Amino acid sequence: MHWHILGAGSLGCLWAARLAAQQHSVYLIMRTANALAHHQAHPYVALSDPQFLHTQHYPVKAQLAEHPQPIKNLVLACKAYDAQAAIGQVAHRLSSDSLVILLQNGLGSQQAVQSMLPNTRCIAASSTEGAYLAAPLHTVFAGQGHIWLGDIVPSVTASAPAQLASLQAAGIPCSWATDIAPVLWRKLAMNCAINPLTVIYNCLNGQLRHYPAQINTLCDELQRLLCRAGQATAACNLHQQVWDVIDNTAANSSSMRQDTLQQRRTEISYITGFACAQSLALECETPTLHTIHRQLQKTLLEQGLPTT
Ligand code: NAD
Ligand code: KPL
Repeated sequence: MHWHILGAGSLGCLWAARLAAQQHSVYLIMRTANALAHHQAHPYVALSDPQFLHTQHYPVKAQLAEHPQPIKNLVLACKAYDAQAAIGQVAHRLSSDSLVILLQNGLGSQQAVQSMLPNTRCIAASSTEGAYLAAPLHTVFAGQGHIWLGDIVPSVTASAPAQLASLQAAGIPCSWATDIAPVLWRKLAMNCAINPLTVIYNCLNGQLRHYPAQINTLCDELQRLLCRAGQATAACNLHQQVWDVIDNTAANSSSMRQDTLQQRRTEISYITGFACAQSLALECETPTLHTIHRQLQKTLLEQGLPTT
């Protein structure tokens, strides 16, 4: 099977390596001619385990967005804030027969991409896998997890695409969700409750145990917001789940804190930014959420990082 992967970063290379290992034809879509030339000198992606005990190199091809080859299966593996521009560069290569898998965290970018591709099946992913780049095109599989996949525009007639079996056969641990929205909203709520405060207090996830009142109030508001957004299932038992994640990931730095510490742009607009916009649109009062969003923006500004 042919797979194009747009975004040769941590997750893009992880998906590329596993597909290439199963003899799929994998094409990375590179951002610049320079990156393409660099890859052509050594046309592989490398995949290491967290202890760097094993590093395997897998052959992948690469091309630029303007390449004329039609795209049948696309994995969009860029950050949420790059998703629309990236899709804009390859939209002419997609058709109504194409499948697009969106790996972006948060909410908002998936719907924006689907509206740019009204005739193409777009599938959102919610992933708990963890990966980082040790070097360009060398990804480290830092944390095992699971991926839920589901149609952004659900339809009663649509079943899982045939490609799902190929992903599973390639060792990508994914399952089909007939309704992905509750999965995405639940993850959004987790990310809103945990990630911004770890940046504001510059702390590990477990150290959020010092702020029980603030987190419980935030969870009250997020729970109300989810219910108002028609996501009562996702709102169920939210407080307990947030505390469980805090305890189970106590020694970890949240993804947003890692971005901040490495002076990288965060996905704030697709996490608290999206939640704040929804609370205004749905007239659901969430004062603590808005305060935390503003405090996060202030912290990012002080560190010279974008606030959107
Ligand atoms: P990353 O920054 O490592 O990789 C993104 C890549 O996309 C970069 O190499 C960037 O140059 C490239 N890119 C952006 N626009 C492009 C364009 N127009 N053309 C070609 N390339 C383009 O990001 P990541 O960590 O792989 O994360 C991707 C998404 O997955 C994010 O939304 C993230 O939140 C989510 N996610 C990541 C992890 C993880 O462990 N890395 C886990 C869960 C979810
Ligand atoms: O998903 C996470 C992240 O770091 O982005 C956690 C901390 C597990 C929940 O917000």
